[in-house]
Amino acid sequence: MPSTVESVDREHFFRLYGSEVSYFTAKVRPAFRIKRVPHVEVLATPRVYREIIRARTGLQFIPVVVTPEDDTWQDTSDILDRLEERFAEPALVPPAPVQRVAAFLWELYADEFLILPAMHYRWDFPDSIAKARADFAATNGDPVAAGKFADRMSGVLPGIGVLPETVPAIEAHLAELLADLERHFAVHPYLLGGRPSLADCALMGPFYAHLYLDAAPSRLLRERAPLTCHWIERMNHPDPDENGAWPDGDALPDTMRPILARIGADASAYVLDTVRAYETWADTRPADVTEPPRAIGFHQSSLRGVSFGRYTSSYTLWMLQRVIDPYRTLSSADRARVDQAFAGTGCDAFFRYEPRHRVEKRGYKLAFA
Ligand SMILES: N[C@@H](CCC(=O)N[C@@H](CS)C(=O)NCC(=O)O)C(=O)O
Repeated sequence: MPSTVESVDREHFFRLYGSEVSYFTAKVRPAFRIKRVPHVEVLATPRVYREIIRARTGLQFIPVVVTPEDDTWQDTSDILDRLEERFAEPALVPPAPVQRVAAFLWELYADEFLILPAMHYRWDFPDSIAKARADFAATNGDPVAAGKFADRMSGVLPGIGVLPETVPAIEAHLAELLADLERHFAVHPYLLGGRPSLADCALMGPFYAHLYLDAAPSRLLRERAPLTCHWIERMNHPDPDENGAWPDGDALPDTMRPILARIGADASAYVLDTVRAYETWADTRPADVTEPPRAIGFHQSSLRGVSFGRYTSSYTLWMLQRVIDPYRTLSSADRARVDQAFAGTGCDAFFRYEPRHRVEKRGYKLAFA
């Protein structure tokens, strides 16, 4: 007899294969709900990995979406773009230039930088480790496979720069972010004001799947950031009758400014150092290499004056392109407005960066453009 999930009408329902404790599943889940996309969320069990995820994408990543037409979408940024095309209302990407660039900047920050506190608070605290391992086993259904996956995930900490010497800066960054978010959510229900956007979806990755659900940071959030907890709940349970607006005149909320300044101060070096290292490698890459590997050796970066080594990611350039492409294609008048809105935050480092190389997606893989 087919399971309930298998028997859900395939002609009309999207399938979102993922997991509750998965960073990137948490990023797209609210978009499905806010846009009222007919869908079922299906747990990524070993069978699903074998028969759907690896079979369709050749990769091991969640989430994966299968559309009613049987197309397969992988990568949360692509999934959100496609949902936006197909379910235009309510829009998650603001139409006005400053807010639009801000939304993509938040996505870059949440995907690429907030992985540091998310991974630290999951894998550096005994009670978080125990809970995460139990959550993995419970959701995966195969304790041995879940244990191996947990070993692999906890093993990436030094590679991304979660090291004894960087932990104080990572913890301070999160503590300051929580304080600023509390001030922000006291005035605005969402990051960009009165309605949710891509920025909120992206922040849900680290904030819901890791910091809200994992043992040690869940206490931190509930003690220090109750309004941020309410925002998490709002994002996961959107009110269909809500009809707020993004701020008039393409403004950014004032309460976002200190957060942007921290993104400029801490995250820009982390992101741009890896892109620079990737480009240095790409300048002289072997002629027979047609696709960049996901990880290309190590490079030095720094966070709040602490120097550390981390692996060089090719994917970060693709994420950076998502910020600088919309910026570069603006009219000069609109670009001047964006420059003015971000002046003094340090985020202009992202806009000013001029990549010598470009990456694109071929199938589900990155390729040299
Ligand atoms: N850039 C991808 C990242 C997806 C991703 O890293 N997913 C995690 C779970 S949250 C995963 O499947 N990791 C498996 C691995 O790294 O081997 C996206 O946005 O979809």
